[in-house]
Amino acid sequence: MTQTTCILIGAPLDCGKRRPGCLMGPDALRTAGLAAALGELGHRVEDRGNLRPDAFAPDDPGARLYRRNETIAWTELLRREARAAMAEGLPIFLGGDHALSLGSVTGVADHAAAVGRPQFVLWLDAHSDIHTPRTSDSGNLHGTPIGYVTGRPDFDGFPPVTAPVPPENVCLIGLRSVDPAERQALEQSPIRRHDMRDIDENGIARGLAAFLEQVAAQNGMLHVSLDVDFLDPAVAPAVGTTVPGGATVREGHLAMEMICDSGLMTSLDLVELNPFLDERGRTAHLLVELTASALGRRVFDRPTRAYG
Ligand code: B3U
Ligand code: MN
Ligand code: MN
Repeated sequence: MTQTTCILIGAPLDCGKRRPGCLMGPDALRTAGLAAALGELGHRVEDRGNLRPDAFAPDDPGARLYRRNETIAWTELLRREARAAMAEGLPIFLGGDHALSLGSVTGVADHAAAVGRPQFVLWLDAHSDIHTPRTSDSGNLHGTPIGYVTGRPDFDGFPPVTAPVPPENVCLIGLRSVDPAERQALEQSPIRRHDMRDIDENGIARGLAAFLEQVAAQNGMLHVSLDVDFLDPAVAPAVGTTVPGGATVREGHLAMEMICDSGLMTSLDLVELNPFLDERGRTAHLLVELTASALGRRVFDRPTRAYG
């Protein structure tokens, strides 16, 4: 593929859920050789180091949402950084838990709106993350980014979403843990969704190809958000919310190779890696390998590009 400027943005936020450890994610991805893997593919790599949010007020005692004000501070910061990085290359957000995407996705969507192109989001995750602060039972904000970026209500105190991603531009793949309120929201929504049964029956390629064709047909920008728990915990144990029955290494690589062939990806999140739970770095290494596939690593080239 053509040479890309990959901008690594470390976002060690750990406030989107109770179990700590994702703050070590960016450094684990660096230690696993992310920059070198992308450099070997011929890309320029710029590592911007780790971000730190501005000061934030303490949460109200007894608040239902977990570490809300810290999440708001991260959202503001990441949105600014995402918007700026989009003008310079392909940002890769190194999480951090999935609350990271409240900022990364709104920032890239701001950029898309500014250049007059539609924004699309591919969400690779066991969960649908479509809660609002009102529907979330856990109060964990890593369960809300799809709700936020598509413009659902009740995100009081969060930056207003001025360029919401249209639900018909969102595709969720890998679903196997969906709360009742989320299922209800999805059933009333044009969001494309592929659960593990769909992957078992049709393979991962069919739904993904249809989505990529839609992105290409509309000259869209594509944000890919890869939650570690998309993968089966047997191959990717370093995540706080393991759900059995996830994607295989091969399904993960195929998805990434198809994304690469499409030439459509304009930004990427690598989230929910909890290195404290890893086994000798294997999950961090797998994420590096998958990212390399998304950016051009191949066994053999294919004679024609399938999409785009
Ligand atoms: N839907 C549940 C669980 C969850 C969402 N995302 C993760 N877990 N990783 C919730 O808390 O909102
Ligand atoms: Mn998630
Ligand atoms: Mn998840």
